[in-house]
Amino acid sequence: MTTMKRKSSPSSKELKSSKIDQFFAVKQKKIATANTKSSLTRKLTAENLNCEYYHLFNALEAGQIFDTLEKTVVYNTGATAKIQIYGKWVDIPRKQAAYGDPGLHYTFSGNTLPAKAWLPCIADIKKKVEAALDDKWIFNFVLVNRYKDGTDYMGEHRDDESDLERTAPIASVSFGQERDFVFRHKDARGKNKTRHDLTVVKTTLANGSLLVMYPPTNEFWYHSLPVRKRAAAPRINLTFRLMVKK
Ligand SMILES: O=C(O)CCC(=O)C(=O)O
Repeated sequence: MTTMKRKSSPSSKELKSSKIDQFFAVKQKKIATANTKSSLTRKLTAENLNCEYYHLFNALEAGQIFDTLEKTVVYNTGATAKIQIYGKWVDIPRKQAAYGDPGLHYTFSGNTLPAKAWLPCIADIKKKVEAALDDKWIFNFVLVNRYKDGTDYMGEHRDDESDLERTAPIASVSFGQERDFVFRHKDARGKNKTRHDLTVVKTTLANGSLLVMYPPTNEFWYHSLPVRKRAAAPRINLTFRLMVKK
């Protein structure tokens, strides 16, 4: 019978392999933590403003989705890439595309966008969003906005068009560059404001986040994604909506 002699101290090879094991254990723990965080939510409230914020996708998932969106989304060009402001047609300061159920289209700022057929990647994001909201809402349309950097923006507006189901929330999912997002009450804007007590509500929309704007938010509050010159990287935002079928 042969007996194995027990080594008193680990070899340098064993030490190296145990360090590698430790490295992956820490990495695994970090990923697990990121997954736990994905279910945490925060509420954003003010008078007639009712929003929820979720960490929906972890950084790894969000990065993969961003890359797929970059490869597959086909953005509008020509007349469908313009909007009307005070009667003048101008290029939108970002890129835009619309996807959704057959026959749907969305009219805003003087333009009508027909929905292209759902992309598999966007259909998967939609399912994840709907599941986060306990499948209470099944969205039939999404507007995709791509901001090449912080010079691209979206001006103050309300999503209050008659094409939208008034009782449904709008679910906004963001990938890529974190950007500021600002709400301003309709009576607290401009020279003729009547409400001085309502201050702006600001938040940041992180990579992989979901912001849900519940009614009556869009009836009372404008929202915008302001220019942020220091934001260097691209960002893609998807707003899932429920359109009224006419
Ligand atoms: O990119 C964003 O977060 C803003 C999107 C938005 O306001 C909209 O689609 O109505």
